[in-house]
Amino acid sequence: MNTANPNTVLLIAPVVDGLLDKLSTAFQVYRLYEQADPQAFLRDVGHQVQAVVTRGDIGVTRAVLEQLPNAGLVAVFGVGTDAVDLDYTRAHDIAVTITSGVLTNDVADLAMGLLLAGARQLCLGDKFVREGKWLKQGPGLATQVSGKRIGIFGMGNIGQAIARRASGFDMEILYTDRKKLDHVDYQWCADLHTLAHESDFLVIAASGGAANRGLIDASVFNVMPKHAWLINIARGTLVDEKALIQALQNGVIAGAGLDVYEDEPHVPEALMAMDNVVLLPHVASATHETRQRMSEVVFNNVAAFFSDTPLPNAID
Ligand code: 8YV
Repeated sequence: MNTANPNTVLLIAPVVDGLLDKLSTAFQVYRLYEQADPQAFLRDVGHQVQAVVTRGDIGVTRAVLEQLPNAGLVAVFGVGTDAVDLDYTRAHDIAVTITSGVLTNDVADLAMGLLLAGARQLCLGDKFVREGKWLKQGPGLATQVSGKRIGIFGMGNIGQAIARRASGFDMEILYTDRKKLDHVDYQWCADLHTLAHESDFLVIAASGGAANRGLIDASVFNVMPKHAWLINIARGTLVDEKALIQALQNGVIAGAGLDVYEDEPHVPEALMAMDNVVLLPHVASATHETRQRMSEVVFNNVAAFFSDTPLPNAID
């Protein structure tokens, strides 16, 4: 901890070591996650904190922000702000920055990875070889990906990057967003249910947050084709997980590829028990290269805040 430097940062959750080292060298860094009694700790030092650093999946609660009367920045290591109380930050003039741009490609890569892993049974095939089953029998058949219809829910930067990759697989690309986008040529569906009905693979790439909570529910699964797969690289809270489990158990949809869950890191046993589900531990942006770039973006925004220069990645 740099006690000589009065610029004070509160770190809500662990981040990659490189970022922690850089922040600690430049500023005084308090690690909330290491405190035995976080409440008492915030009562003692909360008034010193000027900047908060947190992860996209963790965010920062209103209860914590309320104990930081001098905070002017929340720098998110990620692009999701669904776990940051933006009503509070706006009302209290606290700027919020995200790691925009740098993780788009990794997340889109992983969406395609999950889609292929599910449809082409990559994990099952791997298990089949390792368990020696191939010595006794031939493998089963999987589902074709090339030429199929992919429905992308949320056509922001990540959705568009997924679409570009899907076009390399000769897929027919459909999407739903708040409105039709002028600059993309893909087929727009006016609502989520139409998109779900028309897609062989429904890929969730929309923002999380209260407004989108549980949007992918039983009514959506019920209109999906029986052979369709759900892929989620966005936020687990967008999906009604109980309804998803029922849809999978009852054969309403064919399978799911998931990187995110309603209550991370808790993954329902029912999902783990199913062979037609691919489960990843929220790793869409977790490559050395991208985490390094995310660290640089977070550090640059914190440094800009303390030097009173414009924040490179502030959100509105
Ligand atoms: C990260 C994320 O996994 O961008 C986001 O919002 O959820 C992810 O990129 C996370 O922020 C790091 O823990």
